Amino acid sequence: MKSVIIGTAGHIDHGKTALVKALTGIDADRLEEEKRRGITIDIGFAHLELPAPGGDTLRLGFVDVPGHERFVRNMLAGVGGIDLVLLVIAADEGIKPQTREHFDICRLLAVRRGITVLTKSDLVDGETLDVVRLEVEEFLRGSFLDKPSLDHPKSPIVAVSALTGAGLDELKQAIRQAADEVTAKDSTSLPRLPIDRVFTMKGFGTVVTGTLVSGTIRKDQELEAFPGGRRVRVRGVQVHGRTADQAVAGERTALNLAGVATEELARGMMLAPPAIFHSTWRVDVSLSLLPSARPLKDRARVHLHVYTADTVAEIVLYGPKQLAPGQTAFAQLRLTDPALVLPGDRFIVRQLSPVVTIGGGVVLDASPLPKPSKEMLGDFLRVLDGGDARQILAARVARRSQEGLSVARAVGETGWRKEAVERHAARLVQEGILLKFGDMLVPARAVAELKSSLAKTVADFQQRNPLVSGISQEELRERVKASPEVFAAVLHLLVRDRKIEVSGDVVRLPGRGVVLKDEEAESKKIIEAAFSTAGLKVPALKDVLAGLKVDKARAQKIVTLLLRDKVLVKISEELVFHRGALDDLRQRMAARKAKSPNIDVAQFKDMTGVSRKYAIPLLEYLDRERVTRRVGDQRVIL
Ligand SMILES: Nc1nc2c(ncn2[C@@H]2O[C@H](COP(=O)(O)OP(=O)(O)OP(=O)(O)O)[C@@H](O)[C@H]2O)c(=O)[nH]1
Ligand SMILES: [Mg+2]
Repeated sequence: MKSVIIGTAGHIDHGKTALVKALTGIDADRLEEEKRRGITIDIGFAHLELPAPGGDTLRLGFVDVPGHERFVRNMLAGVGGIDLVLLVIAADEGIKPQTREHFDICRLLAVRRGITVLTKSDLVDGETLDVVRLEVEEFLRGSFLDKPSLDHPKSPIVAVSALTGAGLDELKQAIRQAADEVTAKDSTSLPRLPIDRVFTMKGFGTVVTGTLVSGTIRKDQELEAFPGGRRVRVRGVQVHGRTADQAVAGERTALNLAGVATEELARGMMLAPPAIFHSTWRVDVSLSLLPSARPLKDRARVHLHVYTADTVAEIVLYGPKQLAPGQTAFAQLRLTDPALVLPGDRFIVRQLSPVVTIGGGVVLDASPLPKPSKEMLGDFLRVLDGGDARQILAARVARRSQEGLSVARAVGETGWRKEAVERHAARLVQEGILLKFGDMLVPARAVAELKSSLAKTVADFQQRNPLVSGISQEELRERVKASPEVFAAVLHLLVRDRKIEVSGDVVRLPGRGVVLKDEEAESKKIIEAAFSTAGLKVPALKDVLAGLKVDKARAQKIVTLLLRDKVLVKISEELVFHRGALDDLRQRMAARKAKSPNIDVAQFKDMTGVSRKYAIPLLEYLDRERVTRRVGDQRVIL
């Protein structure tokens, strides 16, 4: 069974509701006020099953829209999910303003198929009908209602009378044909239900309705309501008024929801699977201005309509600062209220005052980067606009560069199923365009750049800090600006290729743990021996260094190494001791404590045999080390 949504369109009073009733037996005008005034105010619904030409069943859902110019806003809430339009033109009136506006809207929304219906044929004679037909043919020329595609026969124009029933069979025939030919909405993709009605049903609680524009929704499924992120559970599903286990894309759907009050939901919100998508305030689009519109200035504010949602948006033009009538350009829409939109969604923009439709287009990116460079953005949007899925995924990963794009995020950005993302990713990996580390997709070029910048950063660091064993992982990651996942993966690749070594937290070039040359090794021994044999009566460091074969810088490096390894200990700016001598001193202090708990400077000098110049810094060192504590002129040995 194929499900197709058919929308009406056309000027007020041209017979849309009467036509839907003549076809389905259902009066789509459900409001008391509509019945009283004899006009449609809000969208209404009806359904019909017809046998498809091939014998299958076509399940047709009708969305009947109001023609009144004041209710175009409601019309827009209904037209978003339609597959097929019935453009209704009364034979006794011909083309009127909302005939044009609704037709413009259908074109901007890229409705691909439709049938033009000349209603009220009983009110005109044959000649008048022929004249109207000619006028209408002229009006439709070159549009999807003339010929949907080059290799397709002309779309029909059918004259009917809802009053006498004339032409209805011919129209049903045309509907069967067209509905059979339209591409069915994808019921395997992620479900999205733009809400068009919310109400309470006695004994059920909250019920929402909408045209399921993609995917399948099952009983007991959990969904998220956007914007706001409210989680709800589907307690029951109805399709075309009948209880069902599931609703599939292309069906008029009613859901009984648990976990949410009626007041928390409204027309314009969207139901989708939980924890995948985000509402957005900024959307990059391809925007077309109608030939009948006035030129559009950069930063113009407009009414924006996407599916059932509407809000005010500011248009930031990416190209020239003004868009001419009939032109198409890339732009960013900055929404007043957030909404869940996805690439491929169609939208309509209307002027703030007077409120008329001026243009529309298609969403390219609902997760724009904060400050992309102009050239990069242009290239990116061109790929999104014209590229195939594989190219689009490659571009989305490429713009994230070393940050990478996780499969989960790619799903949220594109609205594609995880399997689809993974399938395209696998091909791109095979082609060497992307690399995949766990769930993370990274452009191969960015990985190559990251590899070399990482190795170079480590090398630079080691050159500048020869005596430090390497750079810490966190510091390195901050310097190369990669996401933790990508950084870890690339680090791993470099280790595998023996381009770097990792020990604990430290990253270094291989074999560059600090290695000393022979002369340096010899000098190191000399220094160590000089201090070791001196005990506490240490020589001045500069005198020791002066006696070495190596130059000053290298000598300094050796000292730094000895200090780092705690062979030598610096206790003041001038004084350096061998660690053995200091350990020995501690022991002697401990031994003295057994005899007397106190010691003064003179006694210390006697005990150690050092001059005052050494005694004071040594005692201060012992204080710091908590071997002694100064009390007046004395030290208490701890
Ligand atoms: N004689 C005749 N009258 C018709 C026909 N179709 C509709 N009407 C009448 O035209 C009037 C308007 O019809 P509707 O079906 O309400 O028109 P509509 O296009 O739905 O109007 P809106 O929803 O307000 O835009 C009603 O009084 C209908 O009875 C027809 O085929 N023949
Ligand atoms: Mg009506």
